[in-house]
Amino acid sequence: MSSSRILIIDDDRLVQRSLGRLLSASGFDAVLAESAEDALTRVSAGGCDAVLSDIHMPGLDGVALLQRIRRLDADLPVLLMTGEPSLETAISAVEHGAGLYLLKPVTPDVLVPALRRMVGLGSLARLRRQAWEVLRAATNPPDLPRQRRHVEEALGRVHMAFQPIVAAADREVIAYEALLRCDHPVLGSPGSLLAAAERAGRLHELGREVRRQVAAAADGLPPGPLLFVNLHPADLEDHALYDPEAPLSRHAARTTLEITERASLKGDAAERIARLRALGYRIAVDDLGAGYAGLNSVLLLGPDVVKLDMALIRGIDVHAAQRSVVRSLVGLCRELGMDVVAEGVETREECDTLTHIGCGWLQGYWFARPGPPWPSVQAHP
Ligand code: G
Ligand code: MN
Repeated sequence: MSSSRILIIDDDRLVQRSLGRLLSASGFDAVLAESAEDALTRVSAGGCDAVLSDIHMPGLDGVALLQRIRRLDADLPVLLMTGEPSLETAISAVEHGAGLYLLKPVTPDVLVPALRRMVGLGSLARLRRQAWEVLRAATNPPDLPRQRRHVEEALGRVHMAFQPIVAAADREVIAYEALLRCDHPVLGSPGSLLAAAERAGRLHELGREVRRQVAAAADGLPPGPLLFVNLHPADLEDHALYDPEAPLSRHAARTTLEITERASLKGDAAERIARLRALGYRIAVDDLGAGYAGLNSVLLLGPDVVKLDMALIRGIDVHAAQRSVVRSLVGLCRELGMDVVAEGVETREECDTLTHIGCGWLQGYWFARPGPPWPSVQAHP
């Protein structure tokens, strides 16, 4: 192992040379700097493991030198020595990251172990920085070309699944919700696909593809059931959504667009939603109660339908407080002329409780899993 290189700076040449001899004898590679400027040149050239400097020197003093060194190298250990200690120099030494503040005359038994320790800490600091950079490179700048390629591939592998929404009264299918699906190996979940499409700036394309496929499926949907289609908040910014010639526009009269409560909306959302209504669409607020308490809620725009998040539904038969909130929500929506869908109904008990509470429409695995057009509702004895 090569010995650690220590740069020694002292305007007192006698002291500098004796320090040099002392460090050499202790196994260090001692380098004597001619001046503070010379020291800075050597530091910027690299290869130093620590700096040992006097504080009081004509021209650039030790503290000013320390500041300049910090700009060149954030991790290089610097030990300052002084024959006239003062609080001010001690404080500014600490402020600028001096490793140690030693009183002259420094004796070998203090200096040598202190230097060894500082050199070790300096190596540790450099490694820590390298570790951080390695990790940052791994996660942060993302591999954008690769992600773009994945989104490109995934856009070609998107399809829609449909899940029935039934009337609580008689289990009649009153609508199908279209749900995004994708069989891409990396972007297989709707959440990861949407997030990647957002990063790649391709949300509008994805939304158009979804609406194109829903419209194509709807062409084969017998009269009767309605359609529910999820919008990403970004879809509201897409002019294609408002085009009367767009594929889904011809089904607008039987389509309810769901806008999630999880995301906040832009300021002009009210106007955009009015335009959608003018095309014939109805509007639902999705995921109500999902823990988002923002002020941009679609609820304030007076939706036609409210969809209760499945977190409110799960275990509603056993949790009295949940049941009470849902009962009040259902009652209020009814007064306001809104339909209510309970999402994520999984058990007979949840189903019975919701029916008893007066929730008109139900959706969930208890009735049918999402599937290709058009899944039928399970018969439960
Ligand atoms: O955000 P949105 O409510 O549109 O998402 C509905 C999601 O919930 C779909 O991905 C659908 O597959 C899933 N889902 C539908 N019914 C149930 C259910 O009964 N239980 C659970 N856990 N998930 C469901
Ligand atoms: Mn939904």
